[in-house]
Amino acid sequence: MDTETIEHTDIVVIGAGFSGMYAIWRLRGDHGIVCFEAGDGVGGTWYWNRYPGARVDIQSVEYSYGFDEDLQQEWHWPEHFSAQPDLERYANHVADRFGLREAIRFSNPVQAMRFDAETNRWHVHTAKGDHVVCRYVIAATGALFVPNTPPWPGRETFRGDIYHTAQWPREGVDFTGKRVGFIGTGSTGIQATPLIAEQAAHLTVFQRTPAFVMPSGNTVLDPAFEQDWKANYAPRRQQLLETFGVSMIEYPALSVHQCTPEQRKEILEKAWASKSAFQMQVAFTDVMTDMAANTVVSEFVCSKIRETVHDPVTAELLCPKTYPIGGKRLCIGNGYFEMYNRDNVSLVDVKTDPIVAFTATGLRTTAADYALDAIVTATGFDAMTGSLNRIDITGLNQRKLADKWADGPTTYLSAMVAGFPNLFMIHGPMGPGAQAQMITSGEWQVNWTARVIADMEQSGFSRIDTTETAERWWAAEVDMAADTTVHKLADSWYNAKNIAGKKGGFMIYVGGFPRYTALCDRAITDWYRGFIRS
Ligand code: NA7
Repeated sequence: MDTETIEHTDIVVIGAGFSGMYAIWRLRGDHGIVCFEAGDGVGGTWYWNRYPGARVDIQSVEYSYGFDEDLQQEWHWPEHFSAQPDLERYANHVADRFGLREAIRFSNPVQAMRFDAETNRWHVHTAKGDHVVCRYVIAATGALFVPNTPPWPGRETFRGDIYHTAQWPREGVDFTGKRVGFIGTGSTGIQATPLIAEQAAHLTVFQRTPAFVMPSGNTVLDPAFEQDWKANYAPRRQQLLETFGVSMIEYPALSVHQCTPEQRKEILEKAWASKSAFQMQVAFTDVMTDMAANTVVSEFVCSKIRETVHDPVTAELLCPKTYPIGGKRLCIGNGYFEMYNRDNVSLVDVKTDPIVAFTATGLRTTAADYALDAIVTATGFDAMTGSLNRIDITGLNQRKLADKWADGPTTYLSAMVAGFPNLFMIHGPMGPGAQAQMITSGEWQVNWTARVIADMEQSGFSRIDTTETAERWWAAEVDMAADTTVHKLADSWYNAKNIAGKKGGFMIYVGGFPRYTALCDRAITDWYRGFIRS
């Protein structure tokens, strides 16, 4: 006898990160909502990534919710760039203040979902055995959720502990007196290594590709700056949406080719000292579109690395030479390059001498064995698609999403996938993602989704789907935007090239947030162009 209890609700939200929490708040007035969360707390990215030094690389006054004026007036961010504990505290505060927890089922990840075409309902099944039937699913599952774990053999033989930065123990890790091996020099590695170096007996950093790292210039939040934002929050939130990356940076007036060498130097020094890494990729109008201009900026950053790092061999290894600056996401650091001047830190180039195995005592490359007591992997994520592909999702005609996406994701406006009706994604593949400040852009996407759902109900429709033609049109738009930039010249999680064997084209929309929102809005006002409602 089947004893399973089936519950019914209007909307299932997957994920209680910042977008998922906002979706609960935004839609609960008119709808029943159940939210399933894999972790035992709110915050999503900022719940899982609690490694030493974890910090957002967008200024706190921007990287926060704008939906409630009292919240943004009353909340005080201690620092210009918020550290993970402050972001998690904020997420918890929001969950309590707005009573969101009652809709969230913690430690209960969604495992499978099936669309019933007869009733136009999703059947959602979870790890704890919940079976919820709903009209819509909003997947706020995060672009960077599923850790990429290194494939080398011998993991179980290593006598020490192996950590991934995205699954960091809540109680922290004490590396005192230990020889630590650290793999990965993306945003995460750049933040974590200087702090681990202060504790460890020795830190060996295994680098495959060096990163362009700007100094963060992080400080306590300046009271006058905070006051100015609080006095102008409403118009600033609107202004943010009108900027390319939903972030206030200074946009340039001049091409690199219009500047004298002195002007170039002055502009670059100003960008280097600004509190935004992204200022570097817009130091001139053509940094992201013209390799000659890009090279001027890359060489400037390399000159800073050579000035900072005393050992010339290490400095040279740390200089990125194989891809354009801005091609992958820029990193901000706090003492990253300076760390290599410590006696207890060494750098190993695993591009020329790749890691091949974990051993009982450490790591083995093709040429050497490294004796280690602990290993940290900061090797990134099965980005954009991983968090949905790990759920067994069955759409129309028994088609699985993971099969449909076997050669890479296809979406329309990054919001929907043809053949998977009534399933909306926030920060989905082929959306602005990490090229737009994620809390404010996530709020915008949730509002857009809420508008679509409200229209469905007012018009008496029960199913909304998109088409493969619409997906092809969107893929062409995403490619066109990427083709005009230097992004395609770098291998990264933006284009699925961070993991050997992963397939997919360019997965981020780099056409700018205003163009993205205009296209999403126009799809609605043009009688739901690209969608089929029935
Ligand atoms: P990233 O940016 O994907 O960085 C992962 C790092 O790990 C990067 O340096 C990789 O080298 C390295 N890596 C991955 N696999 C291997 C193997 N097999 N061997 C050696 N090195 C490896 O992830 P992060 O967590 O740092 O940052 C993700 C985002 O969070 C970031 O973009 C911001 O948006 C915030 P590679 O460069 O691929 O050669």
